[in-house]
Amino acid sequence: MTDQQLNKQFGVADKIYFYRTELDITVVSIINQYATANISLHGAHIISFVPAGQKDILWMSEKSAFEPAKAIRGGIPICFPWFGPHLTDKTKPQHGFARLQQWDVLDITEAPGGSTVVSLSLRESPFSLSLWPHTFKAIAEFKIGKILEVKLTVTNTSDQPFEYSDALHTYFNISDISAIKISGLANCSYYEAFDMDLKTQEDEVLSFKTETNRRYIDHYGECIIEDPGFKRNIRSTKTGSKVTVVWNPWEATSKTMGDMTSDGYKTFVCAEPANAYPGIDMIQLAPGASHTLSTSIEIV
Ligand code: TA6
Repeated sequence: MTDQQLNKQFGVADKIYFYRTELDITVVSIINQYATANISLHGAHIISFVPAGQKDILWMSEKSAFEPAKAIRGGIPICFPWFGPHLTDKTKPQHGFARLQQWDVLDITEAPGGSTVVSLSLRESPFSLSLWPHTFKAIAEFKIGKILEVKLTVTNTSDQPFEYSDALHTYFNISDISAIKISGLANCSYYEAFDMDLKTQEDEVLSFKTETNRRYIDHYGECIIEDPGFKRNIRSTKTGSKVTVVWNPWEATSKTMGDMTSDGYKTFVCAEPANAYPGIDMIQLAPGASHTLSTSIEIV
């Protein structure tokens, strides 16, 4: 559908508006009493969420590509049907194909109380089938209110079982990576990146002095990002996820990333609800079955 058709079907004056970026990415802007938000149809990717009177909760790289062939750097990339590198074929795109595809608009509605709910959908395509041989239906739902709620529901539409991993790879906008702390992870076991030596976080809070890429297993609780510079705490809760990934690339890795400035790492931290380990928490779906991964994010 063109932007004009989308605006005709779903647009609401001063509240819901579709526009297209120079490089052909369609974005829907939502404005309501609680917040403003922008969601790209490329990747079903929320790129900003600004609660009234606040700075953006989501971080966006000033060098991010906004073009159909590339993933957006910042916001909440949806990783599906695998998280990280593909298990057996490293030529396949990191974090799967969902963040590289144009999603369709299913519906945009006003919920009781005045929040706005945007539902986007993705099904198999020649591109997805060339990478992953299964038919599926994925629905990404964004509820824009005082709280941001994001849900990814995947249904197996094939006649064979399949398994997948996924993540809501959230980039939080922070004042200074050296000053923030994350609580909610004390005594949890984690793997550092791909090192399969299991460690336990003994510190009450996680602080950052170097590149960090922790995958906390069997973590079902909340994370609270305490940000003294922005004088706010952000709470992130989740459902349908057994792993929480916490990532900051620090300076050396930032410099290797073409879509981030070398000091970009200073103003974000990723805390990501995920299902990410073969043998531990891959999601198995029988034909017709569905699974939902969700997160709720708010200032507390
Ligand atoms: O969630 C952490 C991670 O998997 C890191 O290993 C790092 O590669 C990051 O995601 C970003 O991945 P991307 O493919 O978006 O560059």
